[in-house]
Amino acid sequence: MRVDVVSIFPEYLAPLDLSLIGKARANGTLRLAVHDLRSWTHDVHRTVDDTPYGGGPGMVMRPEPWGDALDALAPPELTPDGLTPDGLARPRLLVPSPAGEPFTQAMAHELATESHLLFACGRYEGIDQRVLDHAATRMRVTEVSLGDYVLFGGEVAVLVILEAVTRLLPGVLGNAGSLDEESHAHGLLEAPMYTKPAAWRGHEVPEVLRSGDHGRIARWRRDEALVRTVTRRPDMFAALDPASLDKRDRAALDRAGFQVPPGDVAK
Ligand code: 6GU
Repeated sequence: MRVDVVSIFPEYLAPLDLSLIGKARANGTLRLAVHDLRSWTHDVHRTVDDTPYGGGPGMVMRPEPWGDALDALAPPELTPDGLTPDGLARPRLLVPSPAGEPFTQAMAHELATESHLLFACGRYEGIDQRVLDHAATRMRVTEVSLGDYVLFGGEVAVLVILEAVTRLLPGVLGNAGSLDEESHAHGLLEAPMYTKPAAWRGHEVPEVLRSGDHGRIARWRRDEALVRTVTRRPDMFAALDPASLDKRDRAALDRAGFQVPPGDVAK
């Protein structure tokens, strides 16, 4: 996968050299380039912002440097087969913003299928809307939010999104099975995990996990996942299909004080 990131703080993306993302870059799974927006300014002060039309606090990023940056990284001219001159498809433009659509594991899976992602990191009160409107005439544009809070800019969101997406790329995780069991894989939070020693500071690992009985262990983990999800994330629990909850699921929830309304019961 090719990834370009445009920011006025390229140093903010330095952690992308580390750990498993750094390894994916080193072995070519991830071809990542970080660009300084100011390299597309033409005035001596390298200006990227100005006051908002209509008034109000803060500053807005001017459209001209962004237009030139996107022209350079997603060339406007296409060959007859619909590819850019370097033989690639147009990138998917991602614009981190607290006003965007929520970033989820499902979106991470979708992004992991793209061949080229282009991130435009806004700062201040955001980027002039015409940049996004114009880009949308050429490529798919998605404004994406990490959650219901406000950050100074999109750089941290790029770190988060790239970490979630990179670990889904083929060959990045040694044990692909761990993708299937982790939190959010099936609409449930994951059960707690333990390792040795069996007793530590007076706290013991649950007996069932030491029993070697794989059926009981799977049942215990599902019960824990269900109870965690209903208590911590009632929104995720409400999104589950009640018909996917069998009698033993309902009994576990009942023991924790949550009654599932009768209805279709999975066998
Ligand atoms: Cl993606 N950007 C900014 N600036 N603030 C945010 C966010 C993104 N997600 C939540 N808050």
